[in-house]
Amino acid sequence: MKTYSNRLAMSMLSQKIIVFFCLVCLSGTVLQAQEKQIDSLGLLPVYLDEVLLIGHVKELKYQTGQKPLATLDEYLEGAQKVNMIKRGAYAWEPSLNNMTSERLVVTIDGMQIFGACTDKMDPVTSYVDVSNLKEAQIQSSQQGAVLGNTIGGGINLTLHKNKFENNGLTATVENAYESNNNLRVIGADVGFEGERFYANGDIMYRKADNYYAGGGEEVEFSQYEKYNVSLNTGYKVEEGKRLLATLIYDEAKDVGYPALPMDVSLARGIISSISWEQDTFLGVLTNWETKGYYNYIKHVMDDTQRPDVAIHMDMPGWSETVGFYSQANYTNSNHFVTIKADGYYNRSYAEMTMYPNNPNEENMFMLTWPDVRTLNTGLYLEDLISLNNKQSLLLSTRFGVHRNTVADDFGFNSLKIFYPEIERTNNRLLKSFSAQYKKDIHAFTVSVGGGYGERAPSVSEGYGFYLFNSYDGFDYVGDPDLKTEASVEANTAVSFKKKNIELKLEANYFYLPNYIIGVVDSEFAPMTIGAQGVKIYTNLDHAQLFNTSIQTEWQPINRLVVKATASWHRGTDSEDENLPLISPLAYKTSVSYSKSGYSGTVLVNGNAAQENFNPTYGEMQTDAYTVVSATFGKRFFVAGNNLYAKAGVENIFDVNYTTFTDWNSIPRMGRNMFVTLSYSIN
Ligand SMILES: [Cu+2]
Repeated sequence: MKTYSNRLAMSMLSQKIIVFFCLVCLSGTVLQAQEKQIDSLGLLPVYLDEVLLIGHVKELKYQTGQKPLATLDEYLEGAQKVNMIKRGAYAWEPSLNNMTSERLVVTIDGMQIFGACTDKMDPVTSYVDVSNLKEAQIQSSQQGAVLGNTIGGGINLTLHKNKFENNGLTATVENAYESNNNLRVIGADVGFEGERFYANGDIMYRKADNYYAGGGEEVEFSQYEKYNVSLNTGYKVEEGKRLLATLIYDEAKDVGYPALPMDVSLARGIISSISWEQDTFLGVLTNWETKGYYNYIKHVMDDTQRPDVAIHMDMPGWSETVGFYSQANYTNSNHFVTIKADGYYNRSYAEMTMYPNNPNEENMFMLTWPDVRTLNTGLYLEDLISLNNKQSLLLSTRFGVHRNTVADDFGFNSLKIFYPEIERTNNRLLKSFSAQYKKDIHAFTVSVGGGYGERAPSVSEGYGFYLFNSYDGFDYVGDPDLKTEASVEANTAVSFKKKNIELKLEANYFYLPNYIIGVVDSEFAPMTIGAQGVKIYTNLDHAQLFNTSIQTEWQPINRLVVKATASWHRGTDSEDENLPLISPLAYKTSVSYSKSGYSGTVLVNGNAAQENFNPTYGEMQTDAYTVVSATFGKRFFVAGNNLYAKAGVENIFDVNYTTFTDWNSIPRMGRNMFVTLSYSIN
């Protein structure tokens, strides 16, 4: 009761502050720094790639609509082709071209890394923080094959590293507060740059309480706490030769997942790498980079905070990956060739122990991931051919060998119940090809392309053992003999650019033979109490996906930028039934203005009602919604250093809404005010 009245008082106060904000925003005296950046249109990518700038670009962060100390998830959500699937306030799962984890390749600075949760509570993106990162490179469909085998595309999170510039010591302190969930963020980084040596270290800490949906309803079990520490060093051995090393330690504790029946008591990631870079190699190659890496993930689920647990369970999981890649470029008059060899070895192990309430009953133990070892090696080749100064062709191919082995005897024997003929080891050859043609015709640029790609089933799809999915209420069992899923894809884009206006139309279509999804098998009974049955991962004959979007940028007057995007998507299986988690019509617009150190942005985004959903996969229809947010930033000079301040209000009208990406339709955050301060010493 007390909390509720506090909330009420808070919300009245917040309304006053919001009115103030709106007045400031509307008064027109507001907004934006660094006119240079925002003035130059041309942010829309040439090929189908998109680059999101994330950390360490303070000017940019404080002059766009971005919340500077937003989580990586919030940054990614701002990308044109990316949606984030939410099971709570933490560790959202990226979806690219309406495809998620197993159909994407997500790497950190080119390193393969895999979550340790059988229930997708820890996407790869949850083991870094914005303080570690420079940018997110988003590569649609087979353009992502440079990172690994993929269907939907790739996301590479590049790490922020210092340079060999004689800048000496630098330091930044940043902090932020958000009103809705009492989020506190503290971050600091210290760097040293010399001619031969650099080092930088950073730390970031976040702690949030439960959040409140629009209208003031508390979303229980949505709290989290996370800290992240990283260290980067570089040593210039001689001109054109460098040795670099990276270490990241990331730990989240007490993470609530309101959409799931369990929370997480610990999610720990250790990410390390050493790389060697050479400007030239063997006389003809350039930009030679070789990296060796190792990462370790531990994930522990926890049901002890939940009321009414039918049967207490312990569910820890581990994922360990060691890998390498080596790549270089070859250039002649009109070819720019990239050659890359890569490989990784992953170990995925997860277990479940059930403790019956009756002490006379024995505990039940299962291996939900039976110590699956994955060895993947690949060779990637890309040639960017400049046909003339108006036309270019991009060709690429990847060949990979993928081997899965079940190392644990107990787990192997459990799977034998389902598959008496199962073999320990399964080999696959994975192929990818793509071609992309682009031509400039006056103010227009036209591109057309196509590709073919293949992927192996994920550990869960191949070997998962009674993985409960709270979305559709089924226990899932993998199938080691699944066929390799494939993708045939075609895409086209037309963009138009004139002095102060830019427009881009895009579409892509995927035909996915042997599409893998869970299908009910009534022969088997579920293990989880309350589960509706068992689904076995199965190859459908095919599925189809279609995505289309329009993006515009317009600068009606100096320093004022208007952006608008809209997209439409459709996904069906071989019986013409809807695929789950496909976006309805979505739109986003923003207006930004900047002048003499001030900046301001008003953002409006929303979805139409979800017409094409599928209850078989646990989906409920989501309604249309519109959400309005505003941010306001200012750069100050204090003692000769930069102080950036930024504040804003998200979901200004406190709309209560849920979207197609919200697991089990948990409502999104209501009105939220944030303030961020960043002080840099150079
Ligand atoms: Cu989990």
